Amino acid sequence: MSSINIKRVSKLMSLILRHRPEHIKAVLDENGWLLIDELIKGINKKGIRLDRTTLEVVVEENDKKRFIISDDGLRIRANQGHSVNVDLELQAVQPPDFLFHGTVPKFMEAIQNKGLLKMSRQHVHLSTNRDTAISVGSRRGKPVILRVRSGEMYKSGCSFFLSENGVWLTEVVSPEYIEFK
Ligand code: HQG
Repeated sequence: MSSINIKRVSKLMSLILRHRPEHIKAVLDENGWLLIDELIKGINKKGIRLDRTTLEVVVEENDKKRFIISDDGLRIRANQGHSVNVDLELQAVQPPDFLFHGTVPKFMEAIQNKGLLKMSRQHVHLSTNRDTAISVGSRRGKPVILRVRSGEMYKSGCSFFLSENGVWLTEVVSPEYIEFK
């Protein structure tokens, strides 16, 4: 499979495993898992050739490690980024003192007023380094990078989770913890 097709399949898998499993008439279980056989059949029905070996290449070579295969090898799920309601069973962990969020100018006024909200996803997404935040923000335009005082949030009782692929997740970041410069 060419790199273009791997990217196409990866995007389709993100759609199915994070947002719209009904696209292939599938249902995720409460923890976000889907049988790999069902996923492959569903994708094949969309006219895209995919077998187990290629799916494993897609999972392995994914730049952000977006997907994980269950220990028994039967199921797959997305590591983060869901808009559908799933329980990833993540343990709350202490975050570093500072985390970063990449956004764009048009959202800044709302963020200054209401803080960072999870919008359509299940969590606000934060990163340990500025570069990741720059690439996240750049998806939407000229990036604005916000530094979040996650250590202080944690001390005040806010919960943080670290996804399998290294994305920091939290419910909401109120404006008092965001450095607007
Ligand atoms: C913004 C990608 C108005 C927020 C990335 C963002 C990430 C507000 C957008 C992952 C707001 C939501 C998530 C408020 C936040 N008012 N806008 N109060 N609070 N926003 O895509 O963080 O490649 O849901 O700044 O790498 O951009 O798909 O979140 O611009 O890890 O694996 O509302 O998606 O990962 O957008 O990106 P998103 P995000 P993948």
